[in-house]
Amino acid sequence: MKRRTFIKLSVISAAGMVLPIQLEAQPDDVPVLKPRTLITPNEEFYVLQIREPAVIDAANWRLVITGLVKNRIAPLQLKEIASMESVETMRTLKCIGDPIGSEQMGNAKWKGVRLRDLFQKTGVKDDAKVVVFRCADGYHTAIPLADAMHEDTILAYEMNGEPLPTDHGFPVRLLNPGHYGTKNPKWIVNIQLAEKHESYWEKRGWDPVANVKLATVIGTPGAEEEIFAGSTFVVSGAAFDAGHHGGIKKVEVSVDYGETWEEAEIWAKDTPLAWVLWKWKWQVPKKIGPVEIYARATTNSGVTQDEIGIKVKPVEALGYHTVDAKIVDP
Ligand SMILES: Nc1nc2c(c(=O)[nH]1)N[C@H]1C(S)=C(S)[C@@H](COP(=O)(O)O)O[C@H]1N2
Ligand SMILES: [Mo]
Repeated sequence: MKRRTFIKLSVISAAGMVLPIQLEAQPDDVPVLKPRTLITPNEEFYVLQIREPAVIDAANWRLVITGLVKNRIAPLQLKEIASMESVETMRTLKCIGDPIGSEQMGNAKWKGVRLRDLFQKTGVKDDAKVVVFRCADGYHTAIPLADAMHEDTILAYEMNGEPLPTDHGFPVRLLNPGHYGTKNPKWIVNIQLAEKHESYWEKRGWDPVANVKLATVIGTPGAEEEIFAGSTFVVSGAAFDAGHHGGIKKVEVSVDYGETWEEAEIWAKDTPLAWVLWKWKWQVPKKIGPVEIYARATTNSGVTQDEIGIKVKPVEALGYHTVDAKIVDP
């Protein structure tokens, strides 16, 4: 595959006619990166749920807080939540079903309120241990009370400067730092304080804790991609520790089955709650044949991914992501 793309543009001439023009948008030395932007546009953000998205009319929606609360409060309207003190934060979401891949991972800027500010209104009884979220599509999931009270746990109503799109949970969804998508419920209608709860995916055998594991994803090249012998090729991808290991310190790439490692450039990052994007310029050998590309991350706490995946408390790291590609004659 030749890494050169042409974009067809239309321009309106002075006479008002639409004239097609063809521009060479990306010469060979401009790499195609994947992911290509730190912030994933809303239209490109992965969408995942148990059934069709719930379509909610904000005027009729109310958020009810029930269970082991000290004071009952009236159901909350969206405008009341939006008038509370807000926070803006960048967060990467990743699906538990796609731990190494990047297809079900995206990063956005979100706006919302701290969940704990809602509990300030209701108070919490001593026997409450978990917070259960019930959603308009029938999904339900619980998180430990301590996580719910964390200052980074947000009830979000905006995504990249727009009201939360329907696909991503309008009017409100949870952003639960350090946890896979399963613990970031969308279309929330009820928040219940309880002693315990068995969530939708736990009933089906998935990890009830769902801490994100340290992972490095190779976006380019793709599987079985053909790379020209003797060319320069930019290997690129993302790495994410969800804050469990202090953030990503460096990413390295190997094209010799892990014998030697070359440090990649981290070209975009934010806090450890967002992915880092990396790239590495590879002087492709002249010799044609199959090639395996490995990528691994080292965290600020000193953990380096290995072939099998390291057991690190309280969460594990995943092993290297590897991609099989082919070096071919240009
Ligand atoms: N209400 C509801 N929330 C949900 C789900 C769901 O099925 N229903 N799926 C979860 C899963 S498994 C993931 S990975 C994320 C995906 O969020 P996104 O669609 O905004 O990317 O939503 C989570 N929240
Ligand atoms: Mo998921």
